[in-house]
Amino acid sequence: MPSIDVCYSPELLHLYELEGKAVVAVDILRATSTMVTAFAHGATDIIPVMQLEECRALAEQGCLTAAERNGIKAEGFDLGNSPFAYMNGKVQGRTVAITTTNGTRAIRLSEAAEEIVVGAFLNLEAVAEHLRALQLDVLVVCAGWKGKFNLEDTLYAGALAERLQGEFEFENDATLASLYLYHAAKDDMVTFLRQSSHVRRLENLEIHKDIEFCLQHDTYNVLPVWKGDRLV
Ligand code: 3SL
Repeated sequence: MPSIDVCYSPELLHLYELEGKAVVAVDILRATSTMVTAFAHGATDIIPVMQLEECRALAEQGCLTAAERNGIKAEGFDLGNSPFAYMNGKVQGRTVAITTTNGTRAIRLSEAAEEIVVGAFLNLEAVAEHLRALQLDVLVVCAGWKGKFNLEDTLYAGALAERLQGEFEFENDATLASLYLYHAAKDDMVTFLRQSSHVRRLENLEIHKDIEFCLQHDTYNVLPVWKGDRLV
């Protein structure tokens, strides 16, 4: 039976073997939720990069550019990191180059894996189905916040563990802890997360509707997968 494990921060990736594994990169608030939304609204591919300058330069290759730092849209880019900005037809048929504080970093630091898929509550079952078919050991890589643990990515890891329970071995206590937290939270995740650091950060920026949207389960049947230098 394949296994599922959880890495709570990209800073802890040195403790894990990525080779031969499927990584599920997750940044619920909001990078991976936004990427899933972008694909659901017609983006052809997404190039996640770590630096603002790298992202800006990709405009010359015809990409739409998206950038967020500390929850705010970076100046001079086409888009920020709100999923709602990707629903108005703007990304239809386009390549999006994106850089965010933590989410794009989690993806790029997972490149040694056999496969990287982008996970969000929005495409939870699409990811679970893919992993069941793939039969590789799975590592959920939580983006966290600037190297530190966060609650929302951990809840996602628990939700995925719940979907895969009985079919995947739980590698260690990180998976169990995520599952227990998800069980405690799942009936009302908005309330459960109210005191969490990033929800407070986003609420200070008056970004309420993004939080509720990103916590919805199985809204989209899309599966962003890493191929070469981008998600397709
Ligand atoms: O850290 C990230 O990658 C972002 O998703 C953070 S924010 O939700 O846009 O503030």
